[in-house]
Amino acid sequence: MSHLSEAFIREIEAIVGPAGIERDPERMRSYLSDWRNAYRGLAALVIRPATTEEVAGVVRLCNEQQVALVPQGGNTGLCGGSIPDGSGCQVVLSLTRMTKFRQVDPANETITVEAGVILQSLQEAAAEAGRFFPLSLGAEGSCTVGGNLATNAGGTAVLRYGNMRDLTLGVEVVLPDGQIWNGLRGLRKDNTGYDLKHLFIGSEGTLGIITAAVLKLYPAVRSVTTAWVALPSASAAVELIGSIRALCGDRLTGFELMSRQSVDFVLRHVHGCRDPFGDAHPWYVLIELSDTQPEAPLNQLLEIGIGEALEKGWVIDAVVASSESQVAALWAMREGISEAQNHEGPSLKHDISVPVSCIPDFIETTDQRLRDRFPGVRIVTYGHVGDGNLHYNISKPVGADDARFKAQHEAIMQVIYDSTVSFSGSISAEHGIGQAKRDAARHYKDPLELELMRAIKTTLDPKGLMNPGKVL
Ligand code: FAD
Ligand code: 2HG
Ligand code: ZN
Repeated sequence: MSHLSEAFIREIEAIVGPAGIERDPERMRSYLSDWRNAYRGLAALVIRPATTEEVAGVVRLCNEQQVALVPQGGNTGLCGGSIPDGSGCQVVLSLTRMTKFRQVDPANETITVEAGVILQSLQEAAAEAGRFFPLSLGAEGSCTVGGNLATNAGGTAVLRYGNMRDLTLGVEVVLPDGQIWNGLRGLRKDNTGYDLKHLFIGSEGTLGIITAAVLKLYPAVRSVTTAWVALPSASAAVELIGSIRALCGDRLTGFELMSRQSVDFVLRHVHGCRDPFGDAHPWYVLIELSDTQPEAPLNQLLEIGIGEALEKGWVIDAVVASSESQVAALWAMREGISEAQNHEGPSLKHDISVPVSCIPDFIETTDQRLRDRFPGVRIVTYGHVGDGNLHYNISKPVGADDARFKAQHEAIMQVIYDSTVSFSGSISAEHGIGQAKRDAARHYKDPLELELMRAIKTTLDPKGLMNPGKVL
């Protein structure tokens, strides 16, 4: 239902044209809920500008008329950040028509792209230029650069290349009053005061609309080796990553941990996935080594590393992929966990980080506390060991009532977050706060940090029109 005047809608249409506006309830539907259907909202309008100037025009008008905006990219976020509230008064601002590649500068090793570019298209464009863009995550076929920036996305290559913040040199932002800040500088050194781009990276659409970015490119990867390894414990995984890193240095580009429960879900629900081993094992890791040399001795290195780990008892069994299709099959097992868990009914996602050294104790302590208080819950633990980032997700006990499980959410979350904080961890390692963790952030984050964040929000967005109700 629209609460906006026809005059306002006509003015918006004059800025973005008929192709840039969506009012039909059926066509608006996909913008109003996330892929898991965990968050649902209403909107007065979906606006799809095609240029930075159009974004600025829309934001200026919304600012004048006090209309709240919810920025949206690929809508793959896992915290409800891109979904409007239930009032029907907010407007969704979709950046998906802003898909231009503005510049590739091979000598500067940079690419300048607009916010609506799909991550996979960016990776492909980098490859066409003989370069590599390293951000990699399961949703890369749908998520956008703007969303990656706004959530400071992580993924599976952070241990080598860093997260989106580390991959960004400059941004262009439409501020809440409609001014355009052109911060598209492709500089690796610029100490002229506060580094403002970092305010917008990870701000989840609460401080302004990111419309373009200058991103770093890396040398093309020319050889890759991937292994699937079975382990007796999570502590073996921490030992193993240390020894593989010592052996291979920066050639270690992926180290993904998965519990047996995670793998069981994938084997049950993801078509075509097969267990590479005959027996079940408690834990698995997917290891990826890569190099810019076509003939790098990666297999030999990995065999040495795994051989040493077998002797020390850190590894039970291992397979090294011998073809591209085997590499893809191993990654499909890892990337399939989110989807597989969806098939097991409602799940509670906790995207936490602790110091890498604390991972084993965190898992043991938290598993024990949960099993004592919530018998039968299925703990689906997996994630990016090199970053100390675990997806510590919970599925309901087999046969349990959905509503009863949902009613336990707050208590389960409290056990997990209390435990995280007791290990000096973070309650949101990579997915952000959105609406899902807003109250938890209020509870667990340092009050002074929250006060500083509120001061920044009020300065940039005094009317509170940028994604209200998210993060703060
Ligand atoms: P959206 O979901 O549309 O928006 C996310 C947030 O950013 C919202 O708050 C929105 O308001 C804001 N926003 C979007 N565009 C803009 C813009 N241009 N300007 C200002 N604000 C904006 N995330 C990881 O970090 N690592 C992973 O490994 C990972 N794996 C995933 C796997 C699957 C299967 C799925 C479904 C999601 C995964 N995600 C992961 C989460 C998600 O893909 C990322 O958060 C991604 O960066 C979101 O991009 P998006 O374009 O879909 O953003
Ligand atoms: C991943 O690492 C993503 O696969 C998604 O961050 C995690 O769905 C999840 O909980
Ligand atoms: Zn992740």
